[in-house]
Amino acid sequence: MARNSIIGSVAIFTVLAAGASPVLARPITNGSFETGLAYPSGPSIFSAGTPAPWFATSFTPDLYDNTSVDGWGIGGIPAYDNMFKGMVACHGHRFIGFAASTSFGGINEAFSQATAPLIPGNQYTVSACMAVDDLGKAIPFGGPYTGRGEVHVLLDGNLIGTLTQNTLSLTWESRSFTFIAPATSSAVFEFVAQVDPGTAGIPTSSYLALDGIEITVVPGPGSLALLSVAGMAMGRRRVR
Ligand SMILES: [Ca+2]
Repeated sequence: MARNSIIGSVAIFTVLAAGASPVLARPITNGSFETGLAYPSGPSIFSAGTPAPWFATSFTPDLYDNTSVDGWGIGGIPAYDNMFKGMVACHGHRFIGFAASTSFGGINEAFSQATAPLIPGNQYTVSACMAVDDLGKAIPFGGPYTGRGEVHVLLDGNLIGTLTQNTLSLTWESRSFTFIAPATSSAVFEFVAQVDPGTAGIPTSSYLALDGIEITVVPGPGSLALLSVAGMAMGRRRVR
């Protein structure tokens, strides 16, 4: 009897350990943009700054490094009109900046990452630090950016949630939402910059920043039940 109970609890803990695989629990890699070469061919406003495994999917998101003296500032690249000047990364020392502009027929810069498949039916939370530079700079580059836009998050091309508008200028604010993973064999997350819808219904160009992007699994009722069964098994074992 006692032996069966111990074997049972070992089996339960094995299941828990398998479910807690770090790849599945936190699918995003390099969510703080701290590692990897940002501009493989040298810094240029015309090439994307997304370090691997991130890749640009629309125009050229920019990587900022606050160990430099000015906005952008990687490898002596001319400052992008001082965008995010003086801004310190939310996590580490690097972050991504990207634009949604009404110029040039409309621009929504975007970047993606392919992750390990999610567990269908599980709840996941997407969270990030988000900031906006709305001081009206970078006129030659789709500006002036005066809006406080938002970020659409897509999974395999489908909108799963929005990182909502900042309430303050040049300030990191936490944004998150939760979604339920669909049954798919792949998982490609895409972050797409959106213009500020505007108070008078006039869309306003926006230049946004993201850092510390995380996707974490939300413990569901199933795993909670498993935990309590495991706890009961442990309690029984201690009594004996
Ligand atoms: Ca960072």
